[in-house]
Parts: sequence; C-alpha cells; structure tokens
Amino acid sequence: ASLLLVACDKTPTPSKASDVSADTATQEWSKHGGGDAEQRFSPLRQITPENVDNLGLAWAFDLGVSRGIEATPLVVDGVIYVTATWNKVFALDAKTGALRWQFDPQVDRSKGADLCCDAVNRGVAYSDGKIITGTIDGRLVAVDAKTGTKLWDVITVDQSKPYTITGAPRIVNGKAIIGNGGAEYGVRGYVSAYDINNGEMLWRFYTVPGNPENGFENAAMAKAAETWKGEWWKYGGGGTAWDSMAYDPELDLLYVGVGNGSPWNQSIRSPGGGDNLYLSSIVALRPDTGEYVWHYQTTPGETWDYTATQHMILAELDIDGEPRKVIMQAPKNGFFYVIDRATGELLSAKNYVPVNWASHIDSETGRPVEIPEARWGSKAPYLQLPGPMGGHNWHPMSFNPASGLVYIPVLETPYIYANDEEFSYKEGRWNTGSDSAMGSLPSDLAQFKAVKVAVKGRLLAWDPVRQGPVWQVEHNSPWNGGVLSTAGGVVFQGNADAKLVAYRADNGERLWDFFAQTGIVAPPISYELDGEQYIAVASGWGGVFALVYGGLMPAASDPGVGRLMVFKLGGSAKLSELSKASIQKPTPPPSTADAITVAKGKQLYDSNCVVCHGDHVISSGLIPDLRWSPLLATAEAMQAVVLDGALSSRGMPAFKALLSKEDVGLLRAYIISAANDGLEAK
Ligand code: PQQ
Repeated sequence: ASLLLVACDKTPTPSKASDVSADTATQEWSKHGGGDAEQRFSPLRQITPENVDNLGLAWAFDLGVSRGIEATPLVVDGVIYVTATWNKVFALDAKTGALRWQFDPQVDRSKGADLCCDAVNRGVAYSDGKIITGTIDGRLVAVDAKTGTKLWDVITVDQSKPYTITGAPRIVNGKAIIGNGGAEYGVRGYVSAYDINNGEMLWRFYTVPGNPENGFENAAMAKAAETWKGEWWKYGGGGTAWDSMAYDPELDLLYVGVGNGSPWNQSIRSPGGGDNLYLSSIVALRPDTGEYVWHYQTTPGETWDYTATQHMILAELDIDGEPRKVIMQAPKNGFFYVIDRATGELLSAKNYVPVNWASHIDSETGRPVEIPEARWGSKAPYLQLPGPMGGHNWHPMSFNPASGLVYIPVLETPYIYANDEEFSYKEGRWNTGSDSAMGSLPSDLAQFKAVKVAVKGRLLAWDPVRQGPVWQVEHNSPWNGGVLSTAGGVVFQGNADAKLVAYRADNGERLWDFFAQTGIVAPPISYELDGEQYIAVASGWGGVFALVYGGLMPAASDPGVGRLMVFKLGGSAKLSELSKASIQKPTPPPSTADAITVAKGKQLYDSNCVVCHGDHVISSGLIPDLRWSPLLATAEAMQAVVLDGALSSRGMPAFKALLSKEDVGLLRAYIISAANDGLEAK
C-alpha cells in the first residue's frame, strides 16, 4: 500500500480559548501540563517574536547525570522542582537557581532490566505543600515541598512483576493518580489513586481484564473480557497507562491514556482477534471512585505497539458553528483525534503523519479502516509507518487558544513488523512476539544511508478544526523535545541538535536558538517572578529512540550532563564547557566466528540488549558502546557481567535467568563481529 502523505495548507482557523485551563492563568506552573486541561500554553506575553532575540540564559543547574531527562519542571511559590535520571528530585530557587534541597528515593539500579525506554521520569506533582513523585521501582513518594523531608512512601505495584513508573502523577480532588509501565514485559496495566495526606490507596482501575476465573473487578472489566480471546491473562495483556492524563473539573472526569497490548502480536495474545478493550484507548473515569464512564479506542485489536498514552489536551473548539468541549490526542498510530469529552463520541480524525496501516477512520463507526497486509500477526512481514516509536511519542504537544493550533513534535520511523516464529513466553521479560531482528535498521551501508534519510522528525502546527497542517519545520533527526506555546505568540521546542529554538506561533519562522551542548527531549515551561517572564527547560538527551537508534542518527546529539536551563530577556549567563571524555576504541579481538554463529548472536542481542545498547551495537553514547568494551577480551569476563551481574550497581542487571553461557558466547561473537565491521556512529 502506498503511503498517504499529508498535504500542506496555510490557512489557520482560530478558535476560542478553552474554558478549563484555569490554572494556566496564574504566573506559575504548578501542574504537569500547565493546568488540568494540559494545554501547555502559558498566558504570559512579555516574550514576543519581536524581542525573543534578547532571550538569554538567566541561570543553569547541573543535574549531575548524563542520561535522558524528560521532566516537566513545576514552579510553585518561587521554587522550581525538577526530576533527573533514577528519580532524583531537585528543588531550586526559581529566580537564582540556588539549590534548596535534593531528594534521592534510592532506586535499585537493577530495576534497569525492567525498563523498556531509559531510566527516565517525566516530573513531580505538587499539592498542599507536598511534592509527589513516582519511582522506577513502582513507588509513590511524597516529600515536604519546603524541606525535601520524606512524608510517606508507598508501593503501587506487584513487585514480583516488571512494573516501572516513568510518568508524572496528577492531582485530582486531593488524590494523587498514578499509572505504570511494562507492557513489553507482560504486565496488566492499571491506574490507582492515593490520598495525598497519607499515601493510602483509594481505588484502582485495571485497563484490561484478568483471568475470568478470579471474577471481574467491575462491569467495565466484564464488558472488556468479551472482546478478548484465548488465555490473554497469562501474558498480562498490557494496556499500561504510563504517561498521559487530563482532568475536567466541570464534568468531573479524569481521562487516562492506555497503552499497547502485551505481547504486541495479537495472534499470540488474543488468537482469533477481538478489539481487546481497553488497549490503545482514552478511558474517562470518575476521579473519586475510579468508576468507568466512557472509552474511545483508537486502535481496536492493537498489534503494533500503538499506545494511546500520548499527551491529551482539553479545549473548547468551534465545530460546525457550535462550541464543543473536546479532548484531542495524536497517539502513536498516526491519526489526530478530536473527541467530545463528555461522551467519547468521535468528532473527527485525520492522519497527521504518513500512515499505511489504515486508509482512514470511518466517521460513522469511529473505527480505523485497516489495510489487511498490515495485520502482520502470523502473516508476512510488513514495512509500516508509523512504527513502534509512533507518529508522536511521549513528548508533549501544545495548544495555543489564540492561534487555534496544536503544535505536535512528530516523527517518521518506518519499521518492519514480523512474526517471531520461535516465540515462547518468558516470565517477566521482553515479550513482544515480533522478530526484533527484522525491526533492526539494515546493516548494509548503502541501504543504511537510505534509511537514515527516511527517518524524520518535524514540528507540526496542526489545525484541529479543519484537521490539517498549517506549517511544519523539518528537523535533522526524529527524536526532539516537547513543546510550549505562549500568549506572546512564541512556540518553544528543544531538539536533538542540542538547541532550544523559538518559532513564530502563526507561521513557524525560526526566531532564536540557544546551544545546550546536549540534546533536549523534555518540554519547556514558562513562569513569571517579580515582573519577569522566564522560560525553563531541562537538557539531557535520552529516551527510547536515543538509546536504540541514537548512535545511528546524523546530527543526533552527543550525550552530556543534563541541566535545568532558565532563560529571560537580557539574560547573559553562560553554560560551562562540557568536558568530553574521549571514547577509547581499543582494537577488538579478531572476528573468527562463522556467519551462523554471528546471526544467532544478533538474534539474542536484538531481543535482550538492543533497547539499551543500540541497534547494530552502536551506542547512543548514553550507555557504554559494547564494541569497545574490555570485557570482550575473554568469555569469562563477559559472563561475570552478563550472567552474574558484576556491574548491576551501575544499571547492568544479571541476565542469568534468561541467558546461558553458550548464549553469552554467541553474543560475544556478534559484538566482536560488529566491532570489526566498524560501522561508524552517525
Ligand atoms: N517511554 C519512552 C521514552 O521515555 O522515551 C518511549 C516509550 C516509553 C514508548 O515508546 C513506549 O511504548 C513505552 N511503553 C511503555 C509500556 O508499554 O508500558 C512504557 C514506557 C515508559 O514507561 O517509558 C514507554
């Protein structure tokens, strides 16, 4: 099937300001998405297209880690709160950057084995003098906002399963709401609510049904179970709510974005099909009880890692001359949805990136019209857009009520979905039912260059009423930062080229940039203190694409120490120079293994190692490049680390339960062969 390309048209349709973004009217940034509506729009207007040229660094704070930083900072009472790798929380004076306190929840680094997508965190929540954060090992922790002293610390997950938390909690009616991740590893997703005063659990809503023999938790689960086949519960089912939520105080509805199926391959998970509710859905719940109200499923029978956990925005739009209260989402599957947020009725949907898995979304049924070849399950491999990275991943978009546009950080990363003929379920481990080696980018150098060009990223200004693009800016690489738009008419986005960039909101003209020394994936925010408007963003290249493909991308950033950077008009501070450790590249041992051994090693590598160490063993630089590892020298040295966990305190867990000595031999042969191939990073 041919790719459906998005046409570019230049007429924006301005629409009304949202009625629900009350919080964004303050001078601070006290909630994750700016307000409950999650518009990521700042009402501040001191910084404009005319003066943004004078924007300069006010101060920067070194976060002391060189892994991905995805956090949205919060600003409350003159203090800015940000999280860094492995859930460290920092509280800084928002004007000067002086450290008030830091808190380390002491996450066991061996939990790294359960992380699909880097040791990241998307930020804290604030409520009633408390800072509340999720942790990678599945806890929810509250500390005193003034002192950083721990108030309570509760476990939110079944610790015998590979659950993780990377998302930011949201606060609704005195409750902290938190989901979790792990749908690549065989978990059953849910969201839970905790009393912010003492951490007591108040309710839990599962997103997929469990074993019917145990009875269903509620009517929504019984209804969902009718859409599943086989013995799905043995595989967890997935549906993790690992990132997005929004809240409408007027309707008193909490919206939760639900993730992909586990395993991805539906023919294993639910043989014979079915919609598999509530995978890839937006689910509306009563925040006081967790009771189900409605759902809209973006991808029925999900089989492509098409999460609907992407950022959701509430707004009021004029549709066919009528003001409508909508929820908007650009999930991984490539379609932009405008949905009535009181009822879940689909108002419109249009592809915002090229897609070749569905021709369109049927406006009557609200369902995608699939292209049959795309349902790869037990059939032939299929080269698809979007791939599992999505047309849009977790990087938040922004809605500007003045321009009426949604600014979306989009990506185009094709992927070959292929059935894993040798699939067997491995308790607690990477279990997608897809052949990861097929999903790897080609290793032939000529083809490889071609793919580099096909992989793209853009900042897309989208008109949600007319459902079409208004302007777009092409980036050098797909994995760029979240977005902020302001009443001053400026759009801010960081990128993989290590720059924070300002664009005109109405036409995308590039107005200003600042070199941050390392890539930016986190979203910027804005706040005002003593009459001055500030823009804050954390640098720190990372996240899933950075780890897997970062080393292959042209112009992808060098890793470097992450920082919180704060800008204001006339700011003149300078970043200190990063001291770059030069990478030692010792001559690898000679490659003596035969082609079959190397191919078996690649298979093992692609299903156990690639998500951290990088495609073709080319590291992003965030994690040691195995091709230059001294451990390659002997099989025993490698076994001590891979099987026995000699480096587990540094985040390299033991794989004894999964790999044998013989496997390590195959892996070693493949890595040595890759080292001798000399594929150059970038
Ligand atoms: N996390 C990132 C990231 O931080 O860069 C990107 C992704 C995740 C994905 O693309 C995912 O599909 C994903 N899936 C789950 C899951 O299925 O439970 C969790 C996470 C996560 O928690 O970070 C990601």
